[in-house]
Amino acid sequence: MNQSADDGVIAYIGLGSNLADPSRQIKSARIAIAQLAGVKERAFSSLYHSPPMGPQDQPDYVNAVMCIATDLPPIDLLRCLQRIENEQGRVRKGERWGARTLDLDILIYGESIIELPDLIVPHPGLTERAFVLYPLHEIAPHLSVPGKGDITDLLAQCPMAELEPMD
Ligand code: ROI
Repeated sequence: MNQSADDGVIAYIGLGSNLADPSRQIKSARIAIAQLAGVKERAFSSLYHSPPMGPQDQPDYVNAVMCIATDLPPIDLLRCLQRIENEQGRVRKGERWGARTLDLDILIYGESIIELPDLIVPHPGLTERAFVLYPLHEIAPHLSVPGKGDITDLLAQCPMAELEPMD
């Protein structure tokens, strides 16, 4: 069974941007996600400034994590998030791990382990990415990540490095 709340399943979404005023992109995306039918915002982390993981010839990122309660099935939630990415001007170029105006990832969806061609949950990069783990821990310090373990143990294995909370 998924971890349930009155309003559905508790899910965590990772937000990232490094183009076109990244803080504004993240704040707009937060509003757009909270306004989706079948979604309620439960928590939102601080914004974090982080150097790019992957190719270094791109601007630094702003990252955050949002907790929602949702009755959308995971694939429907994914399609809604992709629509918001597109509405905020995301252009998918060929380059893997290139700069982006907005990236929205389903990190966790209740207790589900999902392995579909378009959607792997928990997000496979979650355990290595300080810019995901630290904001996630900020809003869910007692979380157990399905199939991966307690957030505090994952955090202990992942240096904060140059990740910085923004005011
Ligand atoms: N690096 C950082 N710091 N933050 C991101 O959100 C991010 N997203 C990505 C890649 C290109 C892997 N690097 C990132 O998709």
